[in-house]
Amino acid sequence: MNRSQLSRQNLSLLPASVRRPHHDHGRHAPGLVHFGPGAFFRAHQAAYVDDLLAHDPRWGIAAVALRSSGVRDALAAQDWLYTLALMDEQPQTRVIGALAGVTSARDDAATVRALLAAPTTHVVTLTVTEKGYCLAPDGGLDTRHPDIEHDLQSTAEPVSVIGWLVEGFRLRRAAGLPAFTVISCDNLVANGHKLRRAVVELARAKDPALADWIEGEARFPCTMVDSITPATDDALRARVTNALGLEDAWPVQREAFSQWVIEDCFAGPRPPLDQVGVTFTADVGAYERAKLRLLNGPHSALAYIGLLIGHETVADAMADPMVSGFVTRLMREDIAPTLTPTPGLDLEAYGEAVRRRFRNPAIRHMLSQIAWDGSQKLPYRFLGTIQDRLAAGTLIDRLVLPIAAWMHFIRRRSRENATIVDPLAERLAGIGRACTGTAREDVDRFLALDAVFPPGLVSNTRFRAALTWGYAALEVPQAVLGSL
Ligand code: CS2
Repeated sequence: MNRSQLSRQNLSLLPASVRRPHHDHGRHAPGLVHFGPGAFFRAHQAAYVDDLLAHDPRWGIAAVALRSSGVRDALAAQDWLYTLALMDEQPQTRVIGALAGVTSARDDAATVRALLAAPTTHVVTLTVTEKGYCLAPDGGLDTRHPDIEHDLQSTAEPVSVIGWLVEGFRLRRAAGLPAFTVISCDNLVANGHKLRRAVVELARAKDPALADWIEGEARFPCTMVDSITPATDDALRARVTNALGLEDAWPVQREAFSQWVIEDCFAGPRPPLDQVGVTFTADVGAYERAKLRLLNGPHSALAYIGLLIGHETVADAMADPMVSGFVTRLMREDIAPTLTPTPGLDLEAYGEAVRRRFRNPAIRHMLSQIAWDGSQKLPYRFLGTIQDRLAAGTLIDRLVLPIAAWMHFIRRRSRENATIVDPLAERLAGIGRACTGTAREDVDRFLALDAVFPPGLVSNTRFRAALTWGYAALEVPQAVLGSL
């Protein structure tokens, strides 16, 4: 049977078990512009906004895809509606109507400029992943990044999100409009501060007066975003078609748990997201650190160690007592002590809850998905923790293991000529191919990556020795996991 497609007109055909938008979506000029309409954004922030629109219709989202036009092409024919499956003991299905449209910046720069310069746009949100920020190892803008080199020359048609934000501010200042608030929703330490610095640095290189204006007028709150979002797979597509009785060209899925904490500092109107479960707070730092170190860190540890042993998903790796025992000790004994106790944040309970989420049998979260972009993720997820433990004079044998496992992962992928998904893929493949299995030499090859390892760590003899030991020990992963 040829089923019809999800669309505004077909919403009335949905069975009662499928929740649909409680608002007349697309009716108002969007108050939010979002860069990076990938699965995480569509499953997380857009779901909050979908709830918000029932109370306050000013906050529809105009999404902008920087590179690919895939999401636009998939959702245009269904009036920008799509399905979100909440995967837990009791799965739920809902249709999200928060998007007012998706524009591909490559095809239609004029629309992106118009959106950023619209008086109705008050907030710009981003999910562009770690690599989208184009940062140098010192945390400032990487002016040798090809996208930034391009955006330093071209103003009207930038390619990086940093270039687009600068262009948006330029247009607003020229039109006498107030600056907007920019909310980074990526897993970076102090994401708002990093973003602000990168935007101001690019603006200063182009027009110092504009940079001063951005510094004075714009706001870049820090955030913590959290919800486990496995990539869309065939099982999800089949489940959604079945639940809807309609086709959806690109549904998304996530666990039921979701958290969004935003620093309460806005340049203009603040969307009342607190009415729909978002926390506004004066200081996001404690939440952000706990999440990056106690969730994302162990996630990457499971990915690289689990893949080395032959596991496929997070739940599979957690079902292996050797792996879950190791990860539990890593969280309790090595990571948690680097976090400052904060009222309202019980670190032991937080860690327990994270491990429960990792065990969720209702989702198949591929370890290979988490293993992407290791060069970008590991510095935020582990290197800060390692530096703190070195400063405290404690052992780091467990903490270096995920890094050593990443090195093995790269070595193995290169040997097999398999794709490495990482902005440094070419360099990593070269290093992987040069590895011979002699721990000291292989580790040195990786430590030469100055975009990943800061000089203070590279020159630390305890770090180097522990990592070399861990790399050699991982030749027999089960033995080393059990011993630590
Ligand atoms: C994961 C994250 O893919 C990854 O690297 O660690 O996407 C993780 O699932 C989210 O941050 C959870 O909020």
